[in-house]
Amino acid sequence: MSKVKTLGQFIIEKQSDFPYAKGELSRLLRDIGIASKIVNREVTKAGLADILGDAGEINIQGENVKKLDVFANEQFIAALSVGGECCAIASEENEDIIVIDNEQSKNAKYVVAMDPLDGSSNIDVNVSVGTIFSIYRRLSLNGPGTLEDFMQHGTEQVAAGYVIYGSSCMMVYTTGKGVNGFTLDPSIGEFCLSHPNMQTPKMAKTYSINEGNYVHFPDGVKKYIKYCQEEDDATSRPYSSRYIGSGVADIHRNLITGGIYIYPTTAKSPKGKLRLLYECNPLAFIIEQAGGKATDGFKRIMEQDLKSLHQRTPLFLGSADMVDQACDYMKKYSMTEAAK
Ligand code: AHM
Ligand code: MG
Repeated sequence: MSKVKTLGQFIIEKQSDFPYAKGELSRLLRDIGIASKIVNREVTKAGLADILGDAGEINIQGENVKKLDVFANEQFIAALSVGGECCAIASEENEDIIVIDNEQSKNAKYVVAMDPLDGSSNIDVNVSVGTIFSIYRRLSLNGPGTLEDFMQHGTEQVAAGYVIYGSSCMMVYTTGKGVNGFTLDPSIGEFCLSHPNMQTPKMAKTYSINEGNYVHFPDGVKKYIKYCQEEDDATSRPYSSRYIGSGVADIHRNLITGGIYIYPTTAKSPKGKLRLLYECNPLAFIIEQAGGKATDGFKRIMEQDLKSLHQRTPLFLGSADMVDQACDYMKKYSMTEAAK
């Protein structure tokens, strides 16, 4: 008897954790899984773009070749629109929400926020990219979803996850009862449970930040980086610097081996670069469920007020003790900065 547990089997098994569950969330996760398999198929062919035709051109099958981030966006929207469990989508690719107004979705209870292809500038150089998703229960009572349905704290997320299109394709998600990771077995076309109950180390030796922006960092971040680079046997410093520049890949590595990921404010991005709704909140939910922490340098990410769909925030995310320490530096030096 095979010991392999597929994502579908796992979802059905876990449904009993929620006594009143009717399977809607399970079906929503299944729809996301299907779309991500299609996106994975295209991402693995990305290097063939020159042979098959560039974005905006017609490929050898006579189809229009789309940029992969546009393609990914369309796949997720299509899967969620026909699935019948989602009444509106917020995507990094669309300025406004996408309202789903069809017969099968009229009783849908959920809205989905997503970054369909995070780190998409890395596709051309064959570096891992990812999809991030976040699921909320709608606030409106019925009919198509509304903007207000998304204006919730990250603490209200029902589920969140990411898919990493890397040397293998993995889906990692949480419904608030721990974090589980599934690796796509291409031979059977199924995500199989490979990383049950993921936990991130409390303390580690890796920091991930775009140090090219150093001169524009707040003093607290500058001092923390210097601390990471100092020599000290007792704390195993200096730490290693690891930055892929593809958020899902950096955070996935740090989730498994431990570490801190920081995207602070910079001159170019005075409010930070990453988006609260569909990047920071879902990643924060996952890391907290794995025993880590996520803040904006001062305050917990999931408690921040969301005022607009594409709102940005600084992000300090990863191993709990490392995040605490970086935040201590932020607090200490924000006072001296303010006094300047
Ligand atoms: P994107 O959503 O436009 O792809 O931007 C998000 C990405 C993250 O994946 C990554 O961590 C970060 O931006 C890299 O930014 P930078 O190149 O400024 O270091
Ligand atoms: Mg992004």
